[in-house]
Amino acid sequence: MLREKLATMLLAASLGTLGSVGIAHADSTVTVLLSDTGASATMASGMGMASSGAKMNMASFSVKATPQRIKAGKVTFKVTNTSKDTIHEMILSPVKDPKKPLPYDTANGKVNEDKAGHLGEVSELPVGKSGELTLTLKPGTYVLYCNIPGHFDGGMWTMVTVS
Ligand SMILES: [Cu+2]
Repeated sequence: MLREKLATMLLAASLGTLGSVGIAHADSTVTVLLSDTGASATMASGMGMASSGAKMNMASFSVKATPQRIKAGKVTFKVTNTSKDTIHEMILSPVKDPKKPLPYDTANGKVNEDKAGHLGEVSELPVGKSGELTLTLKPGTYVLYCNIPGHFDGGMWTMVTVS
């Protein structure tokens, strides 16, 4: 009798585990690291999205997202500024055509967030700080970028795919 009870308890425990794994799959977490080559390095340019011939390994700034493919639904972006000397941020915009540049305001060195479509952001993170953004995303392509002047054009963007 005791053994039967134990078996029931074990079954309940394993079902409980399966249940929580199911929930974890429904919501996605994306780790986002904001980095740069240092304030003393020369700032690269012409590295914006869909810039032809850009050698992205020469970029001054980067956004790294892990994973880059996520399931539609609730997504939490956990964003950390790993820079030693520069404020960064993360903005999320939808991408209609990955081969086309985002609307850009050359005079201010920034993406035109109104025209690009602004879905959410973790704004202006100080050095070493982290922030979170949770959104419900539909299938499609999205770009994560930093819109501190010059940073997007210096390579500070990456794309994620939601399916
Ligand atoms: Cu930046």
